[in-house]
Parts: sequence; C-alpha cells; structure tokens
Amino acid sequence: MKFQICFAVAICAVGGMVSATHAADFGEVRYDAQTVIRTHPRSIEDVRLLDAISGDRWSCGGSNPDGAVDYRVHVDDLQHLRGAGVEFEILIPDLEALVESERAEQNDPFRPRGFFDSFPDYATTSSYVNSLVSAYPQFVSRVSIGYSLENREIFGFRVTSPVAPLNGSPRKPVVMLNSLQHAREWITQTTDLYIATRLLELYSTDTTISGILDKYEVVFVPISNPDGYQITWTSDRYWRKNARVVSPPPMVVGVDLNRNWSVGWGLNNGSSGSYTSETYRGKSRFSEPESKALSDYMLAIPKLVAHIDIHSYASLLLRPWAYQYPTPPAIFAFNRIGPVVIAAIKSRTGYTYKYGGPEALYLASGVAPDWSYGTTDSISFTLEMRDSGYGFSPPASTIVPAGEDGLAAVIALVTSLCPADLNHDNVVDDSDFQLFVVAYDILLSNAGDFTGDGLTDDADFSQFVAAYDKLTCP
Ligand code: 0X9
Ligand code: ZN
Repeated sequence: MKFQICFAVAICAVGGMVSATHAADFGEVRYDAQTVIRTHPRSIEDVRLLDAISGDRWSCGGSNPDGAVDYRVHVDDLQHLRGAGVEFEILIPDLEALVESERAEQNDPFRPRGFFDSFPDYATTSSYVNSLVSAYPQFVSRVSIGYSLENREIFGFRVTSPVAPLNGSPRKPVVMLNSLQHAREWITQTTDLYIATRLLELYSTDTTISGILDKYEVVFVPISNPDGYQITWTSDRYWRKNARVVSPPPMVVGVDLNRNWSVGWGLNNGSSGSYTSETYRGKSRFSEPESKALSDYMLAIPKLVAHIDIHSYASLLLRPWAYQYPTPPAIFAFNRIGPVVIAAIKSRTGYTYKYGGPEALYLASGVAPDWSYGTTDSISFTLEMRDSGYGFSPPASTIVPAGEDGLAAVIALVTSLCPADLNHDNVVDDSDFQLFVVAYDILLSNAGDFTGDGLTDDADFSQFVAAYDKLTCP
C-alpha cells in the first residue's frame, strides 16, 4: 500500500514548513532553478526529508494519485531525493519561466479583453464590483468588511433579488463565499467572481437560480487577504500568508490567515507556532485584522446558513472538522450535501472532485470553515479548486471551467440546504411535518429520508425536528 501523507496528520503542517526567506523590503522574489515535483512518499521519513528540503508544499490529496504530494524544490536538491530513493516526477520544470509566461499572458496586448479572460488585480476587482452594482442595482450592493494590516479595504458585495424575505424578516438567510485567504491561489478569486456574475446573468432565465436569489442572499468577499494578494502582484508570485511582520530583524513576514481563526486555534496538528512556517498561526486567536474583520462581519449576519472558503488546488470539498478527526454533530447533513455537490460539479463540467473530512487532506487547526460551522452552525466547507497541472499559475483558460465548477457547487449546496421543506414552499412548518409523518408511517416512501439510509425513521425525525426548530430554511 502506498504511504498516505494526507493521513499522516502533523507531518504536513508542523515543523518543516518553512517559507522562502523574505528580505525586509520584499524586493522581487525570483524562482530561478526552482521546480515543482509530484512526489510519492513511502514513509514519514520521506515526508520529513521533503519538508526539510522544500519547506513549501503546494498540494496533496484530491485528484492527485493516491498519496501524491506536490512540493516546490530547488533543482540542486533533486539529487538528494533521488539519493534517498524518493519517487517523484517533475510537474513544473522551471518555475521562474512559469511566472514569466503567466505575466506575459496577462500582459499580452492581443489577449481577449473579457473580465474572465485574465486574472484581475486588486484595483480591477474593485472596479468590477462597482460595475456589477451599476449593472444590477436592484441585486447588488457593495459592502466594506474591514481593513487589512496595511490599510487596504476588504470589500465584498451582497447579491440577492428584489423579492422580499419571507415572513417579514429583515434579511434573507445568507450564504457566504470568500476567496484568496491564501494570496497565491488566484483561481479562487476568479471562481468567486464568476459565481456571482453567472447568478446575476442567469437570474432571468433559470428558475433554479431565481429560486436561490429570491430566497437567499449570497455575500462575496473576493480578496480576503488584500496585502498578501498585492505581494503576489508586485514581488512574490507564490506568497501565501498576510503581510504581518512577525519578528524583528532578521525580519520574518506572514501569518497564515487560515490558521488564525479561533476554533481549534493553537493546536499543533496542522498549524505551526514557528514564525517562518507557511502555516504560522499568529500570536493569538484572530490576531490578524483580516480574519478578525471577516469573522466579525459573519457574526453580525442574523442568519448565516452556509459558507464556502475557496482554496486551490486539491480538487476537494472538505467538511469540518479540519482540526480534529472526530466528526462534527452535523455529520449527517455534511454527508448528505457533500456528495450531492461533488456529483453536481461532475455533471456540469465533467471534473472530479472528492468530498471528505481531514483524512482527505490533512489536519489543519484554526481554519475559517471550522469557525463558521462551530460558531454559527452554518453548513461550512473548504472548496479546493481543480488542478490545472500548473500549480498556482493555471492558464487563464482555466478561469471559466473552474468558475463553472464553483457555480455547480453553489447551486447544489444551496438547493440542498433545506431538506425538511418537503413541500418546497420555502418554510419548514406543519404541512411539512404532516408529509414527514406520512412518509414515516408507511415506511415506503423515502421522502423523509434525510440520513440517506433508505428509511424514514427516528434518525430522520431528529433531523426534521432540528430543521424545524432552528429554522435553517428560508
Ligand atoms: O491548508 C489549508 O489551509 C487548505 N489547503 S491549501 O492548500 N489551500 O492551503 C485546506 C484547509 C482545510 N483543511 C482541511 N479541511 N483539512
Ligand atoms: Zn489555500
């Protein structure tokens, strides 16, 4: 059997994950003589060697063949791996060449000029959000989530139809979609913006989508880490963390925002207390203004029902918990919805994602969806976008297909949120209860089978009651 790094808990995140050294001035970081390899570790020793040699693991699990892990490695170090008998193939032979060809593609004066034909920088996204507000004034409003350490605005926008919320509620239930906590994961932002754009464009012709925007509000935060994102445009294309100076000279920069959230924060399984680590968790829970602002915004939402934190590029849909193996109380709901989402992506784009818990990737403590699920009870996932074969620099032609994956995921997620609304009238009330009782009594129909075990029984009844009580449905 192949050794599975993704099962191998602490390994991925503790200790060895060291950032490329960053000069104080953040001068241009080049990736000359750097490669990205896909490795097949046979043992924990192999992983330790890879972590020590590389310090920058790019991805693992998901669509990778069993146990394969991608690392950025200096060409001179490949011989050590060969010497140690570590199996690998070269995925990206010359990383600096990839950075440059990506830049050339972005700057090509003859490239198509549509918004989804290239990757937008901070200013371009900000203008694009304004243009959505102008094009769909009844549907879109821009919001300010807060400010980054370097005082860049973390902006977002709310999308819903002018149809009023049910029962005189002041606000519809909210689905939150944020991207770019990890600065280098550019495909996550375009996916977020693509989902918003298509929901708006399709509202008038697609009844599933009008159903979604009539019942829910979707909040988009495309650039959750604006300072880190700026770094990826100006000095270091593969910067992951934020721009916090975490130690005095010799200066070390960066907190991994996706290790800074309060639920599970501080555990060594999947985050690090070491400044130089790519998974450095920060000095305390929510020490970083970016994660703090986003969490405060989400806490103030009266009814947050779902949240997707978008990452790349392991082709995975991950449920809580990320910080520990024991399953969360809502495991039935996650296990019902997760496979539906995966199947929806497959049928829309043909791309295969996998659904799972921490065993599908690795433990990670202090991540955003553990916080949103653990604190607000919303159905929260990490969505790791598709692997294009170019690591964090997918060609611009990936933007639309990946965006379609994301759109399929959101449609399937939102339409799966409210199984107890058996008569589809948008409320879980006595009429649904009556339908449930009929299903329960005759034990023939599986209309009330929320657990997916083929029976409408007591376990389903508990779930029905939970849905009824919590009013998680619009
Ligand atoms: O490590 C992370 O923060 C995410 N992966 S990434 O390669 N984009 O950095 C995954 C976070 C969620 N992890 C689990 N649910 N295990
Ligand atoms: Zn990420």
